[in-house]
Amino acid sequence: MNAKSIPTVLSADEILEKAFKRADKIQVWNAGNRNKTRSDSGSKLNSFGHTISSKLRMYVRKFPSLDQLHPFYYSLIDLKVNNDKLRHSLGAIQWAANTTDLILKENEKKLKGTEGKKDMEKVRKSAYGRISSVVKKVEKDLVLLQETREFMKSLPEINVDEPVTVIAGAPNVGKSAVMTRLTAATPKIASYPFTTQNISIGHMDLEDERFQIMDTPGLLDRPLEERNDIERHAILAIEHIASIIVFILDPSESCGYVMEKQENLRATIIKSFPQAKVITITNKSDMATMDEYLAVSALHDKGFEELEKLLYKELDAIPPAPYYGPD
Ligand SMILES: Nc1nc2c(ncn2[C@@H]2O[C@H](COP(=O)(O)OP(=O)(O)OP(=O)(O)O)[C@@H](O)[C@H]2O)c(=O)[nH]1
Ligand SMILES: [Mg+2]
Repeated sequence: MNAKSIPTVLSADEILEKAFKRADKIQVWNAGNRNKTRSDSGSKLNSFGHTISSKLRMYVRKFPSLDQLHPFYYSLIDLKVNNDKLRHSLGAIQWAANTTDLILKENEKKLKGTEGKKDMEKVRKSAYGRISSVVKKVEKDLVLLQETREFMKSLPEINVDEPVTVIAGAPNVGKSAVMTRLTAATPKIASYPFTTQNISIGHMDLEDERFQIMDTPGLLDRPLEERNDIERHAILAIEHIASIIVFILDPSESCGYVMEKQENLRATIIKSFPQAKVITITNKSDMATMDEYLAVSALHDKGFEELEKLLYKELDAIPPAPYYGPD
């Protein structure tokens, strides 16, 4: 998704103001010539209308096609603005562009049958009014489009065609600390404005390849049944891109959750992400370990060579993602 190519969407008032200003620049130099008056009033109005309709049409054209978005972005945008509403707004803006052009055509016809400067002014004024009210009718739609654009721009690029590793585990087990260790050699992690907290995306260099890894504060740390609607949506979005889940247990239980609770959470995560490979590890090996799982200590930088090897093996085995987008 290339949000940067989406133009800024002006408000209804701004569009009208711009169109009026542009129309004003058109010289009227009639000297009592009736036909001249006819065409001048027409050309000012035409400029006004065409400025509007071409702008509105451009907004619709430059907006990414929702049906061709990757399901991850589709879910995120749906979460933020509701895609049905967005579709409706795009349709409304297209309607406003078409209607504006129609009014221009009608006006031309009417002007042809009109004699006298005053009557021509009247026809023209009425067309200005109608076009203005058409633009006003899509005021909210323009605002929604602009809001969506800003939201899309705020999303750091995730390469949805490449596997994403997602970290999960009960609160305080050391998810962020493990993420920081794994991404230590790569540029700063991007933050993701989303639900109540920021999801962060980072990169880890394994062998000579770079992989994406994601920390999801507050999202994958409690049973999914306890989630509200927004959180469930967010989890659904993550489901579309999570190839591997690193599930972290804290056998020291210093996180405040007994092993049984942590294991239960693990079971629900496995159930909820059927397409992802779940790799379970334990953190805080300086305090406690378990025989059956790979042990690391984010605090003491222990066990990460093994973890990276394991991750690379799993990531390397993932087949390329299906292609979403135009054929
Ligand atoms: N002893 C010890 N403490 C650790 C280790 N890794 C993390 N911690 C501590 O555990 C606490 C939680 O670490 P975080 O990385 O914030 O854990 P988290 O899972 O991201 O926490 P939330 O995002 O709040 O759910 C911090 O006080 C860390 O210093 C470790 O290897 N050993
Ligand atoms: Mg954290």
